[in-house]
Formats: sequence, C-alpha cells, structure tokens
Amino acid sequence: MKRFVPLLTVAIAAILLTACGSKNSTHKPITPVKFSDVTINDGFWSPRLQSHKDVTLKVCIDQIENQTGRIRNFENAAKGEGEHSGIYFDDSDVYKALEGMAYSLQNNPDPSLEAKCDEWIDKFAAAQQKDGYLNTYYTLTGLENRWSDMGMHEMYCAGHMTEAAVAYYNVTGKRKLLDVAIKMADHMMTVFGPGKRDWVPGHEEIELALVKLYEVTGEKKYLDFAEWLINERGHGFGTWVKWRHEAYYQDDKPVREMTSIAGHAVRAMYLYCGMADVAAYTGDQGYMTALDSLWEDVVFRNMYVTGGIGQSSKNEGFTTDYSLPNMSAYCETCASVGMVLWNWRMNQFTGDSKYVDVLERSLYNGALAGISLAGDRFFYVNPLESLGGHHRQAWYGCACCPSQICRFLPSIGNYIYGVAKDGIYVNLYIGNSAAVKLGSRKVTLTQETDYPWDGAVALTVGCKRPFKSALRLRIPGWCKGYTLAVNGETVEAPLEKGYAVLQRKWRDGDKIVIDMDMPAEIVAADPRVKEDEGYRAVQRGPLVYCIEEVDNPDFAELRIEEDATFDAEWEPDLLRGVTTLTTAVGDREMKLIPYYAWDNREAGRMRVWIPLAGE
Ligand code: FUB
Ligand code: ZN
Repeated sequence: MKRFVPLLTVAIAAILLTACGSKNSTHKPITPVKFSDVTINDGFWSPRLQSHKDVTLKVCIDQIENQTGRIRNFENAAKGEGEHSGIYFDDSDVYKALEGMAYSLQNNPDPSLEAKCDEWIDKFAAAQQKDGYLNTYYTLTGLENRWSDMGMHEMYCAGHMTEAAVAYYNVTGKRKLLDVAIKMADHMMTVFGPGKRDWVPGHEEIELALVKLYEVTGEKKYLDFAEWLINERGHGFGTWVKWRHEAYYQDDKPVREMTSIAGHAVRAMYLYCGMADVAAYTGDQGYMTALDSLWEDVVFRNMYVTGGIGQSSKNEGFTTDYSLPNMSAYCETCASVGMVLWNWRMNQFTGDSKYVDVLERSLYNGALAGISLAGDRFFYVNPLESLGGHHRQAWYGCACCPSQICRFLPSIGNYIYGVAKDGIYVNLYIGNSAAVKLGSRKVTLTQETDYPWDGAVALTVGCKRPFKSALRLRIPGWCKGYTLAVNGETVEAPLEKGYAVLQRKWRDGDKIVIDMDMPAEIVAADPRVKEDEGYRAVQRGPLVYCIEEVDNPDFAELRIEEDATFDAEWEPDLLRGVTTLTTAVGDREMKLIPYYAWDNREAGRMRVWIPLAGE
C-alpha cells in the first residue's frame, strides 16, 4: 500500500437494499449537484474554463473539421460514397467534442457554437441508416461486416454519441440527436439481448451511456440492456484476438467475481462506472462488492502518486502490483479522468471521503497535466519522469485524450457538492456559487477560496427561511490540521467518514470558514514499489510537485533530504500563476513546480520522484 494513501479502515457500507428499477429511485444516497447549478468563480479554475471556451474548443473543432477527416466521414457516410479516413473509432472524438461543446453552452450561451453543434448533429442524423445503425467506418467500408468483430468499438462510439445526445438535450432541449441515439439503441437491441445474439463490447462505454439514456427517457429497457451487456462478460462469449488475454477486455470472469484490476485502464474505468450506475437503480450488491475490492487493488497497489493509472503502453493498462515505473508510466489522460468519474460514483454510494481524496488526486495531477496551460496542446501519456523528449501535442492520430479533456473540463462543477438526507456534502474546494435543492427548499452556497494554493475556504449560506441541515465539509486526506469557524466563532465538529459535520439551523448569510494547514510534505512510496526505493516526492495540498530542468540547471545532481523543509512562494508571472517550492540541499537550491504545469516552457528533464540525499 502506498504510504500516501490513508489506510482503509471502513469497508463500503452495505447500503444497497432491494431492487427498485424506477426512474426516480436510486440506491445512491447522495445526489450530486449538477454543474448546471454551479457557477464557477475561481482563481484557479475560471481561467481554465475560459481557455477551454476560447482555445480548446476551437482547436478540437478545427482538428475535427479541417485537419482530419472526422466530419468528412459523416458527410461521406450520409452520401453512401467516398472513403473512410482515420481510425475506425474516430467518430467517438467528434461525439466527445460535441459533449464538451454542449457543456460549454450551459456555462456560456453562444449562438454560433450552438449553430455549429446543430450543423454537426444534422450530419450525424444524415449518416444514420434507416434501421438506426450509425457508424461511419462500417458504412463506408462495408455495412455487411458490421457487428462481426467485438473489438471494433461500434458500441463504444454509440455510447459516446448517446452521452453527447443526452448532454445536448439537457442543455438546449433539442432532441434531434437524442432521437438518433434512441434509434441506435433500439437497433442494437433488435440484434443483441436475451434470446438474441451474445455480445461483449470490446471497449466499455455503452453501459454507462445507456443508463443516461434510461434517466432521460424513463425507458427501463435501456437500463436492462446495460445490465445485460455487463453480465455478458466472463462467460466465453468474447471473440478476441489470440495475442490479447481476455483480461485486457475485462472479459476473463463475470464482473461480480472480479477482485483485482487487470487489462486496459480506460476500459476498466468505464466498466466500473457502468456497474455503479446500474447498481444505483437495481441495488445489485454483487457489483458493489466487486467494485470495493477493485478499488483497493487500484488505489493501494496500482496507482501512481499523481492519481494516474495504467503502468504499461503495451496494453495501455495494468501490469503487476507495486510495479510503478516512472519514465515509462503510461497514465493515459483518459484513465485519470476515468478515475474521477468512478470515484465520484463510489462516493455517492457511500458518503466516504476517501473516494474524493482519490478523485482530487487524479483531477489536479494526472488529468490536469493532460492539457497545456494555454489550452491548445495535450498529453496522452503522463510519465512521472522525462529525459526531455516528452511533449504535449496539438492532436493525436488516436485523439481520445484531447476530446476527453474537452468534455471533462466544462463539467468540473459536477464534482463539488452532493445532497443527501443527512445533509449537504462539500467535496471540493473551488470558488463558486451553487443553487442547491434540499427537498423543496432552495438554498445557495457560495465558496471563496484560493485553493489549491491556500487551505482557507469561506462558505456562505443563502436561504429565504432558516433551515436545519448538516453541512459536511470534506477534510482532505492530505490535511493534518484545520480550524473551523461559524460566523467568526471557532467550532468543533465531529468527523464522519472524513467529513466534518456541522449540524445546525442555518440562516441567510451564515458564514463558515475552514482553514486547512497546507505545508509542503515529503511523500514516500510503499516499500514494495522498488522503482521509488531511495526516492521521495513532494506534495502540497492536493498538488504533487516535480522538478524541471529549466528551473534547476544542476538537475542531475539534485538530491532531497528526508526531513527537507520548503519555502512556498506565490509566483504570479510563472506558469500563469503557481506556488513554487524551494529547498536547500547542501549548497544547492532545488525549485519545484506543480506537476500539472510541467512541459509548458523550454524542453528539459523532469522528475516527480527525487533521489534521497545520501542514498
Ligand atoms: O480505444 C479507444 C481509446 O483509444 C481508448 O480508451 C484509449 O486507451 C485509446 O486506445
Ligand atoms: Zn485517451
């Protein structure tokens, strides 16, 4: 177990009760406050949302329309002539970018962006076959071959189309793409399902998307189909190439029997999200028991300090426990986003902050490194050490990561709050104003903070009439000391599953201040991680730090003391504003920057794990 992860003391509570299957009833006690009800106003995140809108969206649209043939594939498929260009699952990037455009429209209405979405949606609809099938690769290379190879991502693309459709419908109320998604889902259900053909989607994604389709339509058949697909795994139905083990596809055993992580990292994350989503409605305790074991295996034996997962490029996934090479670490950006999506769901089931600790680690480090500070270049692979040759690119032949970041960033507001019978959960500290529904009552919560640079957060309650509720403030796993005050008076609050619980009658204008100590700290890996033996990393608050050659000309000679102390300095003109850390090592000085910000200046060496002095 990595030492930086708090010891697991509490198993996931057996909160899943009986099956329900109704649209409005879920076995997850916590409902997230949607990003559409959260307005971000934050020194750290607002500039990122701005560059997403001004730069990232434009980069994605240009790549999809002009630099690559992704949109042309839809145009050709609509005409039924012309070539397919690119990879067989390139449609998915277009859908993911559209999902990001939809979320951006929610945050910043923009008629020209909406017109672009409608233009793309018209092209998707025109490319759909009469029977509902939509996939430009097979339409242009031979429809007679469709549904013949489980590895060919037809359901993966359908899943991303469905997610985009639900997003666009929720934001604009327009249902053209939703109807396309429904037709495709209905088509798939004419071919596959109980009494029809067996099928194991070679890349998960459709499962969680079908649950979204169920939520928006109320049609239980989509939830049932998602569940059926999940349960197809591990029964020998998969038709895989010989050189790949079934575990690569999470098809080596039935999902309820899974206890250890294996195979492709993004596939695994999407599957776990799908299992949690189905369990939320069916109450299937078997899924949650499996997810509980899998979580421990991922987090305690297979996760990097950056929250990145997937050690190897060979399978874009997992290898053996405690083997965590730094230079060759794969840590795909999509997998870190997957960790956010999965841990978010686990927290909603349990109300345990340990999941948000992991979510936050993956978010601020593994995922955020995936995009340049300007918002125009992307990492696919996120190593923890570089000799100077690893750089973000404008796009990739396989562009899953840029399009992933495109849809992820504008929905960041999703992860801040949750609401349950036992109160309001404050999970992340980000400046924002949120409209929160507590039963029939509407309250507002406003956060002001300089997090992640500073641990002080002010939270102001707004309400028409006083209300009784618990406010549950997450005490991050990295936080060793904090104070809490309500309306200027210091208060004590019991800790429950990692949350400080403030139970009282709240009145308009009540102000809670939490002040978390945020010293820079030395982190040691679990001794079983041989690659990190004799090395230490540095973390401050949720941010993992690294050294870059550009700040440290004597990079190769740098060593870190076991008991090093650091000076933290806010540098507004460096890397768009970062708190840097410096420490003296003998007669040398070492300067560290947040890992997410590396490779935004001149090329050079970088490392997260720094050799110990005297080793
Ligand atoms: O196969 C689709 C996506 O492309 C995967 O999720 C990524 O790992 C990349 O292989
Ligand atoms: Zn990716």
